[in-house]
Amino acid sequence: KLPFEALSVETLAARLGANTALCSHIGKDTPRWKVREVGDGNLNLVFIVEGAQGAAVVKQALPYVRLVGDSWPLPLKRSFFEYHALTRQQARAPGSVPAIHHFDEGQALIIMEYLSPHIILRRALIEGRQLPNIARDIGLFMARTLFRGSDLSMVTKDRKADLALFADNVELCDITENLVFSDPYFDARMNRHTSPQLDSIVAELRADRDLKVEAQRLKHIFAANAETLLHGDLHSGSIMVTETETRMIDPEFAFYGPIAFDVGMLLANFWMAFFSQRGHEQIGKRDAMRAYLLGVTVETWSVFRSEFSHLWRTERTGMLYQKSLFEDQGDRLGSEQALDHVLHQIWTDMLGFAGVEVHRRILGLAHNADFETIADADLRATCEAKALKFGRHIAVSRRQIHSIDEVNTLAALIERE
Ligand code: SR1
Ligand code: MG
Repeated sequence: KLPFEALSVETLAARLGANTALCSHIGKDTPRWKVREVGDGNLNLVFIVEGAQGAAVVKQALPYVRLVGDSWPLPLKRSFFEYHALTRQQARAPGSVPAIHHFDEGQALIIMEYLSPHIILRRALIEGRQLPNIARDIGLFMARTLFRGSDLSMVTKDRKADLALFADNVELCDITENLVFSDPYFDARMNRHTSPQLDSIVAELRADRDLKVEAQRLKHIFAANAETLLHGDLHSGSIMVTETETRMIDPEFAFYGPIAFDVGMLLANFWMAFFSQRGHEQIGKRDAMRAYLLGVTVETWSVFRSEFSHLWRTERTGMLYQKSLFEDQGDRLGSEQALDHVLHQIWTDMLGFAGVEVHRRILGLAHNADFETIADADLRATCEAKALKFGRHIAVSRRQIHSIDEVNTLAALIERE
């Protein structure tokens, strides 16, 4: 077994030229391979390799956080979790993730399908593109993976084994636990808000006891509720799209956590896209885009809810809320009552997770391009301030908010202020 070595554009063909999986997809003629490094995420190397017969993606973990450098070591085993999460997502929501061609644990690399002409969803939204299928595709993906990875569906023994497998993804959970739930709310070393115009709002949020208590309650839910196998980092930078296709990528943060986490993180990214639109008006008027984005949140939640309910009624084979206690006794209403409870809990926690996700993307270490690409600093700060206010409201008042229309009415009000 060779020791780990990071690939480079120069070494990739020599290192992987004999890899049969790669050669069978792109061809063996290594001198003709064209290699580009395209990774723009915070953690890994991503290469596109084109050969005479096709192209593939080679993704390799580095032993440190790419965004920060080798002062922040990070285990290579995250590619093991990514690989295993992708295989489970493919089984539970077929066609929703890239096909895997090969996994090399020692070199922490995954060779997978090159998605083309897909682009990152976040980029498409910044460009003002209204994609007709994302809400449906992502809503279905979340419902299917989150339901089918839980005790509502799985054989208990299998789920417990899987729980143990993913329990070792400690360092990536630790990133989320700190970066999402704690750092934004105190003067943490790695925080960086890029708009000094926000200083007074930041001070206000850090002095906001209700918000800090809520963030810690959410952290508690995140850490202590091993409900299902999460994607773990489901934001608009983890989704690739064309006009008609949607694929989820990058599940290296996968672990067993609360169903509401993926849903909340995802919707937060649509709401951030909404609040950032004013900053992208030079590319075109954004009223229609704002309406589109709020529509996407409504549809995503509605598709998630109805598919989750459908699976509840048709695939509830796990040890939770067993059919033998309800339907088999002729008690259909009992089963529906339990479903309402479960969905209500997901709804309430989803809003909380969405609120803290908005905060951490503006105040913490890892920002997002929706705001960062707004060149005018005052305009950027205006957009960010509105998003922060929105995030605070949905996190703290989550138990008093009863519908997605209510949330979107609030978002529209804050946006117009
Ligand atoms: C140090 S990693 C920062 C962020 O990048 C990833 O995409 C996750 O969102 C993580 O929180
Ligand atoms: Mg990622």
